[in-house]
Amino acid sequence: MITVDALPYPFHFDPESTAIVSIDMQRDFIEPGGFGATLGNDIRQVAAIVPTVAALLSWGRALGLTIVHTREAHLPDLSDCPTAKRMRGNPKIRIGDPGPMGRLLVRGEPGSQIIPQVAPLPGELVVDKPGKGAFYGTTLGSMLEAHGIHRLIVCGVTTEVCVQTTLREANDRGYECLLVEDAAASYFPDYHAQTVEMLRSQGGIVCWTAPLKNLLPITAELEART
Ligand code: C5J
Repeated sequence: MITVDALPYPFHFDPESTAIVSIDMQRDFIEPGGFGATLGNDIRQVAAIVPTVAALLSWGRALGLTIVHTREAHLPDLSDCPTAKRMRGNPKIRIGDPGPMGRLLVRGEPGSQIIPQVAPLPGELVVDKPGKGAFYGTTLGSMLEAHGIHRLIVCGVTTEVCVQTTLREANDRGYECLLVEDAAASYFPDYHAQTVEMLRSQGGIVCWTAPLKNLLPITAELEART
């Protein structure tokens, strides 16, 4: 087992049974004209974590972890998008409407693609999800089971929506999860900070948290052991 200095106490994992889950690092959330921006959000807040997510993925690849990427994206006929979700709020354009990056939050459209800096490499797992949680309406659970995964190291956007929902779903399913806190972001820095605090409160009631710098020395430690 490898130990990470984490809160509320050290997190243990072994590379064989651990996956990195990179959540919704899509153009629709990170670039101008996407779903996030149409809701009136400041995309600079989430774009800022791209180098940290890229570094986390490189770290995980070097350790041989299973890598999973998720995308929040609906079927072209929107049959997996509840009307309540589509009609919520007062955005300039709604899910499924044409926008500068194709139809908003629809599978296969340019906006639903993961940004190149953190894009999946051949052989990595990609999950299209209709909801905020990555387990709802997807085969993520069976994919992880097939790979013998029991622990998740989680990053992505946004902290208080898809990242938090996925962590809670995973926790209820018995996974031990570590949120890499500086590899996750919200459009609202206060929400990010409060969500991180909340998730690891009460003895890590949902997950552990750690900054990326606490994970990086592990590669060197393992190399030294061999
Ligand atoms: C949102 C997400 N915020 N990926 N999706 O609607 O967090």
